[in-house]
Amino acid sequence: MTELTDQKQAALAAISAATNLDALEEQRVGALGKKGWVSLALKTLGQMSPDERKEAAPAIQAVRGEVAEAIDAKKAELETAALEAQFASETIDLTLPAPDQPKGSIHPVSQVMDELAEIFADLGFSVATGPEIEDDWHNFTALNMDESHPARAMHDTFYFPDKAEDGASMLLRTHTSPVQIRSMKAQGAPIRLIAPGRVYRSDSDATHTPMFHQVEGLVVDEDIHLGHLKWTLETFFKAFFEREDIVLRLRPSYFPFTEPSVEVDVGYSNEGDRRVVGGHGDAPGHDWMELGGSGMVNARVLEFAGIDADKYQGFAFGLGIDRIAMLKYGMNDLRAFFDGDPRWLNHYGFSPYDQPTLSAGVGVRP
Ligand code: 2NL
Repeated sequence: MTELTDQKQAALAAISAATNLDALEEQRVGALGKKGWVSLALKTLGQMSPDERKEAAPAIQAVRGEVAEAIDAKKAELETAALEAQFASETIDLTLPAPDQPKGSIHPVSQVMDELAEIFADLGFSVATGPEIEDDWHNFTALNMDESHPARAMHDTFYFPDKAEDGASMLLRTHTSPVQIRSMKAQGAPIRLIAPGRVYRSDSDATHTPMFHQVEGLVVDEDIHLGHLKWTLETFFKAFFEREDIVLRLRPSYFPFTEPSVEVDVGYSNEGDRRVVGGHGDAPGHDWMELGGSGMVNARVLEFAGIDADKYQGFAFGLGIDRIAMLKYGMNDLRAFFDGDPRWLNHYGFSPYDQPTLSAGVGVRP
């Protein structure tokens, strides 16, 4: 019996000293396992007389209970300590940014509008917006397009069936020029702004959609001339297409709202089936492509907008946003722009987190 007591004391000491679950398991097998000292002690009961056994059995069972209990208690203690150690080491840093999980995609038209705003902001232009439902004075009359102008015809412009309270015809704006008329009336000169947005014309085929996007620009100040216009557009296109070899050609044209008027062509070449802007349009393998129209604001338009045309001059331009987006990002079908198919967006690599900044290079793809 004293041997058993010694073994028990040694085991309880070892159990209490165990620093990990492996050491504890070693004690459990050594005591309670098949060949453990407790099991061996129980086996000796078989060789005892009934009287001896009556006395020894409860003592061995008591030792067994005591050892098992000590092991269970130590096990719970070690497990709790392990969990606490894990909690202490695996703290969660709530200030870490959440993992990137793109769910949608910015549309190339929105992207290009952001890029436009960013580039022109650097040139001192503000962004002006206005109603898409306009009256015919702001859309046509103030732009020197009188009642007889063909663009006013029903087959070119979407009119609303009801007239405004003052009798004006209401329509979906055919350009963003009315925004500039409103801005000039509200702010006067000098003024420097761009007006990007949706415009509408009754026109639909592979290269025309009834709704499309336009950006117009306007600068009115003293001593403004066509040189300012050309530099501004050239500087814009260099930043937008991210290349220095942009060459512009101003070609005489006619718009009712500018005098003189010029078409703006840019030199380009073909790379495979893709048009790439850059180089002189008359250089070998190159040609000119029209990107927009512009000119010096017609004095009549300045007067309609309440600006003294003897004191101020201005230039204005208009560009198709969908068109320059296609050129920059390599799309070939305008209609896909307005289908809203996310696979199309993915194909051209648009990400909702790609915000344009001049410092990062506008429109850099991730
Ligand atoms: C084009 C031509 C142009 C303008 C738009 C404009 C606006 C005002 C006064 C004078 Cl308020 N002009 N805008 C001028 C020339 C051309 O757009 O082909 N756009 C895509």
